[in-house]
Amino acid sequence: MTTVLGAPLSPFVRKVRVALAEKNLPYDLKPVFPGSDEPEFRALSPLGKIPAFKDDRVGLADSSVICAYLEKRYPSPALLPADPAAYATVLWFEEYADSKLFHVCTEGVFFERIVKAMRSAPADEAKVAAALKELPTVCGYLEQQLAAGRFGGSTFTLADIAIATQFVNLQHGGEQIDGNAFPKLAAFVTRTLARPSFADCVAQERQVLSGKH
Ligand SMILES: N[C@@H](CCC(=O)N[C@@H](CS)C(=O)NCC(=O)O)C(=O)O
Repeated sequence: MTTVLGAPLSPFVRKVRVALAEKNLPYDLKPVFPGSDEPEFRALSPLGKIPAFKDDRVGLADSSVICAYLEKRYPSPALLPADPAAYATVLWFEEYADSKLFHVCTEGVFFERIVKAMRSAPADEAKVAAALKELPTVCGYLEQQLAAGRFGGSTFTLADIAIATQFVNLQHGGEQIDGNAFPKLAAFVTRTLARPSFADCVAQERQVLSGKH
């Protein structure tokens, strides 16, 4: 059985779960928190980061590595284009999302307000404010790239998944994209999160956040 090891609120775990759902692949989610010493998890993820992954052929860590593997093993529907330039463009937006967007949306807002609350620690609102100060620059860049057709087109890709997943964490942290300033980006996030692959994950996460699961 294909298994994803991780916590559902992680943007990187969600990225892998959405890719699996888009490819119609069943899997189990084994709950594991970042830094866990659980032996199977540590063997799969020597850095102690989530997600980890295993199936009948391989054990892996890192959402980008896992998604690259899924793409090779299950090429249809494709989440990465065949054309070299389009392929590299998707990888660039995946990298931008995993680094810069993660820093602003997830580390800066979600971690401070949600993860710390789960640990009964107070949010550092100065850190949240610093992250939110960066948000317009990030959204401005994405708005412009979206208008140029560099992601968010008619063919759904890993770039779309990687970008949208970080904005879920921004929303969990109580913040939104300014739809007046960045209408294309706000619409992109709304329509991407309406896909069943995202909507199913986010519905489960809201249960976790409300303490019902
Ligand atoms: N590049 C990794 C990043 C994964 C990552 O940073 N996961 C976080 C949770 S959202 C984590 O496990 N952090 C624990 C740590 O950094 O020790 C990926 O794409 O999977």
